[in-house]
Amino acid sequence: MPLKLYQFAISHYSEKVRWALDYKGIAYEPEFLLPGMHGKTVCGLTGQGKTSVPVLVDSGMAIQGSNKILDHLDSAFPDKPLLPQDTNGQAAARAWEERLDDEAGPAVRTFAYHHLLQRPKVVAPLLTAKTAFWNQYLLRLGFSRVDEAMREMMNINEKTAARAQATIENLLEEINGIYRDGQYLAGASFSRADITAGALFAPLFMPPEYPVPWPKPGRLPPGLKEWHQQRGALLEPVAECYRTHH
Ligand SMILES: N[C@@H](CCC(=O)N[C@@H](CS)C(=O)NCC(=O)O)C(=O)O
Repeated sequence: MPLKLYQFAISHYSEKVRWALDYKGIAYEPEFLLPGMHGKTVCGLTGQGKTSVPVLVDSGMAIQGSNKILDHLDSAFPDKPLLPQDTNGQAAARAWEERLDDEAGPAVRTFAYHHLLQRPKVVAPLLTAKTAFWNQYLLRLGFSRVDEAMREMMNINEKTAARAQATIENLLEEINGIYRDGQYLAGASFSRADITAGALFAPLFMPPEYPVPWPKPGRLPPGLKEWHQQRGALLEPVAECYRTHH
């Protein structure tokens, strides 16, 4: 039975798992869910109350959370391991992954949505990507409710977006120091730490391989456009790692 990955196209934690699966050459069936309408499906798979994606189903077993999914992939498919070989490298990779999952993922989400939600025509195709084409029109019809619900659920506002921006810039400066020395984030080889950084920052550098219709630079909301002009170079080392290893 093929593996099945339940995900949102736009989800950067899902991108982490898509990349790990591709990197290891594991075939799988993608199942794209519509954000907001996904809860029942996800809870039906896991038998629990937590609604987040990604969820991987392997031989009837549902695994929720990118970190646990990567653990499962390495234990079920040992070729092309996602961790460095040495123990210190493994501990460092896990520490980077945990920190990026906890800090970079939410910060990128808060910062990006704060700006993107100001442009319904831009954000609707991103949220509904890979689902029925009419969803983006339905979403735009009820947009003020969606905007309000997303901001409330993820605590997104001017203040939290400014804090998220500072978190993003500090993390990127630290990561860039490591990549500029020609190193990987952890240990001596490419690992899940690099995958986590590349995937979680990807919505900011918008790689063409990511399965959503990114807006053309001219259509970015002003706050994002300005940030790209002033601070976009910070993304280059992480984007380069994504281009090289994706
Ligand atoms: N730590 C989790 C985070 C997953 C997460 O935040 N997923 C978001 C999409 S990027 C989500 O599913 N949000 C909707 C929900 O929680 O119901 C992981 O690594 O998988």
